[in-house]
Amino acid sequence: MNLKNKHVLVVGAGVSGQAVSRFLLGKQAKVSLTDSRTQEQMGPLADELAAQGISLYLGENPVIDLENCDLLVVSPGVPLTVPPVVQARQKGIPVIGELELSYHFTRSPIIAITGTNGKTTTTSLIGQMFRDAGYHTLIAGNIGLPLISEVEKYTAEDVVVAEVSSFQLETTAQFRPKVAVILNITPDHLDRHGSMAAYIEAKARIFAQQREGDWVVLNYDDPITRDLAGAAQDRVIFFSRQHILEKGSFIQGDKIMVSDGEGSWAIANTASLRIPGAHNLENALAAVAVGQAMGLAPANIAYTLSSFTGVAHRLEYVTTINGVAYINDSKGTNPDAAIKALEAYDVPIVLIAGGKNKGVSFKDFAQKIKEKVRVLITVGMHGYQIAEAVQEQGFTNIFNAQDYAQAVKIAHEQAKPGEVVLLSPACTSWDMFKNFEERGELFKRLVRELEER
Ligand code: UMA
Repeated sequence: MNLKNKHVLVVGAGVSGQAVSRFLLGKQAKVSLTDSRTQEQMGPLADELAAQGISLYLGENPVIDLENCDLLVVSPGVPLTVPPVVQARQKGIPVIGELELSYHFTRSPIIAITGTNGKTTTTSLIGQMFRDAGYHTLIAGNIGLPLISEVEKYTAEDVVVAEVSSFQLETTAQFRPKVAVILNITPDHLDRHGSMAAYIEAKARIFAQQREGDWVVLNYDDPITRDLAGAAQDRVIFFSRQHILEKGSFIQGDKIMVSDGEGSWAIANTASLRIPGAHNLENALAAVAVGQAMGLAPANIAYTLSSFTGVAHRLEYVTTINGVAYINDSKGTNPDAAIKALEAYDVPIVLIAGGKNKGVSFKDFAQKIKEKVRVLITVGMHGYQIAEAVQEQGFTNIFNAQDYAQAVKIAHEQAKPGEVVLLSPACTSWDMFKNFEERGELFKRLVRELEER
């Protein structure tokens, strides 16, 4: 892809759009950048970008002349229905995302991980596995570090482990990972994709361009991902927590096993894993399947499984106060993730949940709350929807907090020794925060302040 002197419009000036703009400048492209934020909302960033030679189009619906435009690179969070994207497509100008752009400049084999839940943990675990095995490994993508800012530093001998979202996959064209992983698919981001079918279709794009010699790792226990095997043909490696497989990774007794169709062997004991919960066992099985596909030695895989302690904001242990463990699962941004968090504990839970709903139902979540939670504290824009859903199940031990300070205070007052206070919102943070990290950091700070009292 030759970008020299090409006119490129970048849509969205967040983490991804800024990285893309810098990259394009480095390739001597003529860069324009549009964002729905005004100059004032952008603050000093607008001046910094303009000083680098980027033409800015800011605010709601600015007039952008696409006459000389060669390419649009759209940020993952920007829906493909915004005017510049629609107009570019009408004019036949290619519209891609940062993932596709990065692909054209990547020399290393790519291991791409998607799924509704577990992406970040599994990406980190697989990345760590390759680092432990001695590979120079990039861990990037939806996880927070834009691929485009790093990929050129990695050679054909190295490995790129990328977390990819359905938003990023929507704008791929030739993107072709060596190993594609789909961990699970449950309702999420339906406000953006419009339907479950469209969401599944976006996820399945992860392996659409694969060829012989590439691999697709799919969850055998999830009916939707299992069904995708038909489209992936003989490139599939399954993983399963519930079934013994002829080919793939699975659990037998207390062992994590792999089989290659001819024989099977143990990789590690399930008890050696340091990340809690059944869903993390599935994440580990996916990592084992990737390790097997890429020819890593079983001892290397086993070493990482027993030393990896998880990622921030994902069932992250904060501290114990008066015998109550505080857990930050701010990345539990949909009901399914929050259900898995609840399932990870065998003691009564004081749950803090709520935020911005992404257009999904809280019915199953409410059932799980009734089963596992002793006290529910709702917070945020759609906290009331969770409260209504659990009331329908006959659960009434509910408090509504005005903000996080009050939520943590109530949790502290209500929790009894031996119980867990869990923040797993089942909603996005976008009603009150910039992102889930900011929400999780505030929760941790408020908890640590309790400790100091
Ligand atoms: N904007 C517009 N027009 C719009 C919408 C947004 O101009 O219609 C602008 C906003 O004003 C803002 C910018 O676009 O300035 C935000 O772009 P973005 O939402 O794409 O976010 P980035 O900061 O670029 O971060 C993105 C990913 N965000 C999303 O997909 C929503 C990050 O994933 C990712 O880490 C980062 O690129 C680097 O690759 C976050 C995420 O929440 C973690 N992902 C979702 C998830 O995991 O469920 C998909």
